[in-house]
Amino acid sequence: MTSTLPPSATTGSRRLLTELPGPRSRELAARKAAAVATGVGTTMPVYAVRAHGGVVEDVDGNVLIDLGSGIAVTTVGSSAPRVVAAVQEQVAAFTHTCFMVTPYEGYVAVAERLNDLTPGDHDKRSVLFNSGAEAVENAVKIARSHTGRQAVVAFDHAYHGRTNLTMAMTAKSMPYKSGFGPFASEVYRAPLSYPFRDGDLSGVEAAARAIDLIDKQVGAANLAAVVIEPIQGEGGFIVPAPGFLQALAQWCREHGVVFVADEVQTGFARTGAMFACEHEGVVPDLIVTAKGIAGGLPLSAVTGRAEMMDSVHVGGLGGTYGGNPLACAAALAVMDTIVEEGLVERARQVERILTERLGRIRSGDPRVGDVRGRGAMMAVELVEAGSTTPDPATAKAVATEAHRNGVVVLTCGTYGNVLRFLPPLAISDDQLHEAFDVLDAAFASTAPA
Ligand code: PLZ
Repeated sequence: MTSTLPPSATTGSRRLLTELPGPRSRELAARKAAAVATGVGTTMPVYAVRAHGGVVEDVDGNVLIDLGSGIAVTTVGSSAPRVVAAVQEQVAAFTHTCFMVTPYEGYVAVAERLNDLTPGDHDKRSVLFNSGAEAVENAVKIARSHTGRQAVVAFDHAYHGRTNLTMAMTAKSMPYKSGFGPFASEVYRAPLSYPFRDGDLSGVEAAARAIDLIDKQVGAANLAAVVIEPIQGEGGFIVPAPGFLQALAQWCREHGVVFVADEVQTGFARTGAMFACEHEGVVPDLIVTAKGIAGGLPLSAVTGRAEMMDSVHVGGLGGTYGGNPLACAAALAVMDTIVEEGLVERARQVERILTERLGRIRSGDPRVGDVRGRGAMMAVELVEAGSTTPDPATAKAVATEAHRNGVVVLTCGTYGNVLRFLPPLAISDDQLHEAFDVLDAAFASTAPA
């Protein structure tokens, strides 16, 4: 296939040579339908051949502006130069020995960097896995081992993965859970702080509401862990009201419950801080990371208090591929890139541009009920004008229009009515503005007459 690649784009902006999807993408979509299980969905059936900076190039020679980062993964950019160099060097040296058989420095170095970069200056340990879901599962294993308790609390609208335990922790039935039960036991759900839908409830009041339910329906004495996304991802980019996370973490501390931050989507500069917990001054006991950690190579981690992490017996944590050397080389290059290129600050600049552009859309369009998020993790929640009734049809229509015009955007939310924006931090201001010009037009063309 490499011999028939279209020429690489020379400029950074969109280039539409065919309709989207183009003829070669349509051919591949037909092959996918015949070869790939139907259960794997596709947001935008445009087949990629290259991605770099803020763009994705397709098999038909089209260049799309990327506001998705492969679901918040390529935060440093796809094929970021340091990552490419580090992985090339590692792949030629060795691809795998298994850290549990003959270990290697890359894994240890990633653990050291994670212990250093994550919130809190207490003594920490880390353990590496492959996917976000796998790391969440292991955080629960560690919390159970440390506390000798079984129950786990997750929240309304939560997303933690597709494995059996993480399906139980994930809130939304369709498409993640429907038909796949029975689910893991001892998982309980508490109400979140959702400012757009909570009326005047403050963060502290929302925490009291959640704690009351946890206390009465689970009981602290049975509770191993509270697991929460500091800003919810798939559930709708919900930023809890100030004080909510603090109050929950405080209650956990008082009752010996392990407070676990799932920063799979929010971690590594995405929200304008290295980790989203920092915005609220919260120090989690365990922090789960993945996605942005390794620029697209599969890697995830649990990092946390040494006494909790080390409560597990030798051999109790692991996996054949966890902390694969290529992924570790990539992760070290990602962390260098974030620091050396000032990407935390870049995420804040992206937030300013997105806030301004989304604010403009909101002021002219009553379907935009809420603009929210932090850094390069922003969203709009679409509603029926003048209400809070979810409007998934508009989210879908705007996304489809953007896709047709060469901008990769994703939807999310329990009600499917949230358009989310997750550009790689390697995107240029011009590319962002061009993408939002397309979105302006998409909102205008889908507005009711
Ligand atoms: N925790 C907070 O966002 C993954 C899922 C896409 P994995 N989110 C994207 C899909 O439809 O499968 C995610 C997340 C949070 C955990 C996960 C799970 O991470 O690497 O997909 O297992």
